[in-house]
Amino acid sequence: MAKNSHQKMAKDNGKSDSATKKGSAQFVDQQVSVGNGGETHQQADANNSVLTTQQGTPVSDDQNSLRIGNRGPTIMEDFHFREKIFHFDHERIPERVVHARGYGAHGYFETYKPLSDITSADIFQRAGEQTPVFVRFSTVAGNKGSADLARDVRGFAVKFYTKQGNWDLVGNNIPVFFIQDAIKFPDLIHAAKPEPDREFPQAQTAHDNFWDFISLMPESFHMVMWTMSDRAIPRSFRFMEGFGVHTFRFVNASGKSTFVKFHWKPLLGLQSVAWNEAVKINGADPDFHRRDLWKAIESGDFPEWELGVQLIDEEFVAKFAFDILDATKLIPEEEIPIQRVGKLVLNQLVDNFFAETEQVAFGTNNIVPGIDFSNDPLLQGRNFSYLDTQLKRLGSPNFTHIPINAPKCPVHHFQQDGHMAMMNPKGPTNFEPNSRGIQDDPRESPEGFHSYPAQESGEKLRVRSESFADHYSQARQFYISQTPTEQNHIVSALIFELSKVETPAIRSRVVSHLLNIHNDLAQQVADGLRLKAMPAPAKAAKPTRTDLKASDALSILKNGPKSFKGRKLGILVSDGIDIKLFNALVQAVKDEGATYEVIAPMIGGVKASDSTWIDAMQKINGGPSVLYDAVALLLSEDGAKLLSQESTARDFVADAFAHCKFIGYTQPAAALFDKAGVSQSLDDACIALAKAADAANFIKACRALRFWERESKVSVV
Ligand code: HDE
Repeated sequence: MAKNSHQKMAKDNGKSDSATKKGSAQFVDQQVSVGNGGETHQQADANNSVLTTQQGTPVSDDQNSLRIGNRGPTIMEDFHFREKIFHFDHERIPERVVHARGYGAHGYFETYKPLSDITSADIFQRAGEQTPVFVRFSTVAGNKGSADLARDVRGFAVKFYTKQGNWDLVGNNIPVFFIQDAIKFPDLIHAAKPEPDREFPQAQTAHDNFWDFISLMPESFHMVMWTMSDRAIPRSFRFMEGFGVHTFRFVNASGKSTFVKFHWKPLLGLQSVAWNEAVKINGADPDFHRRDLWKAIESGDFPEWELGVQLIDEEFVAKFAFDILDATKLIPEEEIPIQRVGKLVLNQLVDNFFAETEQVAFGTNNIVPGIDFSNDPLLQGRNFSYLDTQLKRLGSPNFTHIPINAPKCPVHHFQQDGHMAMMNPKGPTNFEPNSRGIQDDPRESPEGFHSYPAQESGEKLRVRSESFADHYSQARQFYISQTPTEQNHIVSALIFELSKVETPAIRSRVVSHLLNIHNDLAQQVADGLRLKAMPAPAKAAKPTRTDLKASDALSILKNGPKSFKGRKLGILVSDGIDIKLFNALVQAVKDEGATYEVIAPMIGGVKASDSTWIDAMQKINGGPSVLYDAVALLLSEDGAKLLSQESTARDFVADAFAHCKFIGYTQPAAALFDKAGVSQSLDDACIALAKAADAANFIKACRALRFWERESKVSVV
């Protein structure tokens, strides 16, 4: 991205920041003794530009406000002070009402093959063409400063800067939504967000308001199954799928329409963490997901997703058991396979979080010729909301002038003025049609966007279509598509969340819906809550279909990547370890395309048996095992003894074991296993590292990512 001079200056100043701070302390002393001397650290040298006000006036002293005498009052004419504080006071803009916490990056989308037969969208016309994109991932419920590992849906919003305008695919990491009609969105979000009197709980759905609302909205239960699954606690943005959710239209050059659903498939595969782990990650590193994305891109390990489309013809629409306009339903990949039509690569960090990630304004209404809306009532409502919200957040109808929101194709129109207008028309005409024949005046073009001329008729009604009435069949299909491990996680999540609900009637009402989904699920949750009596099943608008086949594509574990690529090994080390083994392990990690962090008793590192220094990246209490996908305990006898006295080291091992991680270890680590209470339970995923050659085998084993077979022994989810 081109940097403007303002950004450049901010960066340069950042570089000299620490030097400036040191200087300030000296300056105070000098002030006392000499009464002057600001120049000592403030003067610009050849490497710094001169500090100025916003108006460009050079500043001579940025340490002291203007006052009368040494100890007198500050005076109003201090324009520099007033401008600085004025700007600071107005630094914040309203955070997003939902999806406030997010993280973004730039990249490109590469088209695999022309799709001209189904869409005239310019972005899909030429194989190999790259289109710039900006992507923002987010959680939904938490405030801007909330922790990354909340149990929540993740936003997956992509802005494609196409040659025919910006196309925003504002999706989630879950393919269905809680509600069917946009008019219920404020209620859903109010129920999920903190209670209005106390402003808690923050960034979680484990509370009465959320479950009260949900238990009164049967249509939400399909999505609830997803949010109670491990999909809602992804290992990182890099390991999650994305979905456009709604059915859209592709329209080709002859005006033929094909319904389409969009999917993003991560090339590193899907991965989630365990709930107990998520809770601990939030304490250990609340920025876990944003740090992960930043580090991956910074190190050149660019995350990639393929764009998949499900093309839906009229014949399918007629025979499908559900309505394709109902956003609480998905189309199983087994019924309409996904065609992969391009690749998204995130390869560039932002220069400035606020300018790009915070100010980016997505909208489902940002659409381009060749793509169109369906009548999904949720999508129709969104088309109003996203434009509307930008005025509140960015404060001006000119938010498209901000570089992150500006199209990268030519823009010509007669819209003008307003706050902060940056692109103002030249010349005397600002209307259309006009006959003055001024050359640059824009005109309509037959190539422009045409809405698909769908036939619409009917009475004006406030209704919900009968074809939206089946609320449980796909919830059941999702549940039966999971492996037993994943089903257990759903059961545990429901028990956890409902155990935080203080009103017994709400707990019971939720179980009454679960009975319509799956008996075993309902029974296990009821047992886990210790319900005194099983409620009657909730009254269902339509009976649950039991003939829908399991869809393997809905499971994370059935689609495992079987690779440790992009994952991170935590290597706990002590003095006196075998350097050859350490080096072999590091090499094996690199060969796999993974990363590692060395964790040591002290940040200065450790001395290997041959006196080589191994630098640490984390002190033991700052690098708990929840931050890693697998761990290796490279310990000497003395080191293991020392560490077994440390509670953080014991937790390191106990948690890695409880979270079903692969653990490589040198023999002396037995002392730590003992203290962690797991020495009697070591299993096939605890792998001895006796010699350098064992390192590669250990990393190979880590490709399974987790040893879920252990879970029945540790029972922590
Ligand atoms: Fe959003 N949603 N949403 N949403 N949504 C917003 O727009 C809204 C829905 C999604 O990274 C807001 O700029 C309504 C579904 C993402 O900046 C707001 C309805 C899906 C993001 C809004 C929905 C989403 C938002 C808040 C019900 C998945 C973050 C700030 C009809 C397909 C985009 C903003 C970013 C953000 C409204 C439902 C995804 C208020 C009314 C379904 C990823 O306009």
